[in-house]
Amino acid sequence: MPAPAGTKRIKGLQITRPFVFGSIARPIDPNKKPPNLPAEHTHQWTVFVKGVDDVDISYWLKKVQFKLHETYANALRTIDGPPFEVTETGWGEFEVQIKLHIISEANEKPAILWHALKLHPYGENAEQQRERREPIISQNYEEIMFADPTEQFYDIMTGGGPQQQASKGKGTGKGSKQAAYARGGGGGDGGRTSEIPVKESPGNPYSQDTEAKELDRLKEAIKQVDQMVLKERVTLAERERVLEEAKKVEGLQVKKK
Ligand code: SLL
Repeated sequence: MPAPAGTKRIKGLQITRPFVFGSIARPIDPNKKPPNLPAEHTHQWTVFVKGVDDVDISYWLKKVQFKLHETYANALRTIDGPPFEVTETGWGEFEVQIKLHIISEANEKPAILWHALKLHPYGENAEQQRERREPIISQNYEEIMFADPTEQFYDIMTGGGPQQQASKGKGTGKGSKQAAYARGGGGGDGGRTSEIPVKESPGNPYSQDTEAKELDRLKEAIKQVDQMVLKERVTLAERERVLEEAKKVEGLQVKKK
């Protein structure tokens, strides 16, 4: 029996797409607090899901549901299109459940993520951040993976855009799809690529540049550890030598007795 339209899958293929999710919170200046805000609300925050470098991801992400803490009215917030975000004010930190609904062509179940909303500075420069009332950003880079995608979804992911659509028909066979994917299918179509950007930019610390810097840092750290090991070896050899000397002296003394 043939598979129903739109559900035929390309076995063995995996498509991944990067995205970023997290929150940004700002302390509310008590002197500028809007009068309608509840007295106990200390922060304004936004929880979001977006593309790396704000690239559009709505070609695969249809809808996002943010489940807030039960102290919020209508805790389940459904966002039907970009920007996929919820802005609120409040007083406390909590875990936000984030449900990603993929476009129907994918025939996939929603993916669930959790994000710990951060209102208070943390980490190395927490004190400084607090004093300067800087925004508190907590975000994660993530990659979603679609295994055995449906043919329809594959087409959308790898260039269902207007230009590509026009050239379609020339190689819609399974083999050519896999070949296209192996070439990095989907590149050159705005956001339809899984490459991370070359340079970082304000609000997006994830780039090939930061990755290279991190690798440099790791190499430097390995060098330092190697040096420490070497130093320890020299110290150990020196101690062993001293011990041998001491034994010799002791031997002499024993003989003398
Ligand atoms: C805590 N476990 O106690 C957490 C719960 C809930 C935060 C934090 C509600 C705002 C409102 C709000 O800020 N809830 O009144 O609508 O820290």
